[in-house]
Amino acid sequence: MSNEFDHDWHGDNELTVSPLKPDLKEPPKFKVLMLNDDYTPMDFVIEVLEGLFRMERERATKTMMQVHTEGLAQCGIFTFEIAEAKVEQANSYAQQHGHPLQCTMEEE
Ligand code: TYC
Repeated sequence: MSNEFDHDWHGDNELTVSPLKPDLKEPPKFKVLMLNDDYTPMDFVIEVLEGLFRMERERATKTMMQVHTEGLAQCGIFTFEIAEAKVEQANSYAQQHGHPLQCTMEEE
């Protein structure tokens, strides 16, 4: 166990203090995934991908079609807190509009 200052004794009555090691670890990243269902209108899905995930119309349309044909697609990669907020916003926005559209998240 080392404390935050890592004291070094030099044997000359000088107590030196070495600098802290910087924490170089990247924060973990989380994928937000959108899931297919049989009822949410395609236009509504495109609106969510444009409005919440900041996609251009062409990319939003391709992503929606990928969800529709493959069952799911990635909407973006975020820190835990941002991914959690995007999932919550997408799901509650869909629910408010009476659509079963669901997003979920998983660690990269
Ligand atoms: N499958 C839906 C339909 O045919 C469209 C859809 C696409 C729904 C993507 C959800 O995440 C979704 N109306």
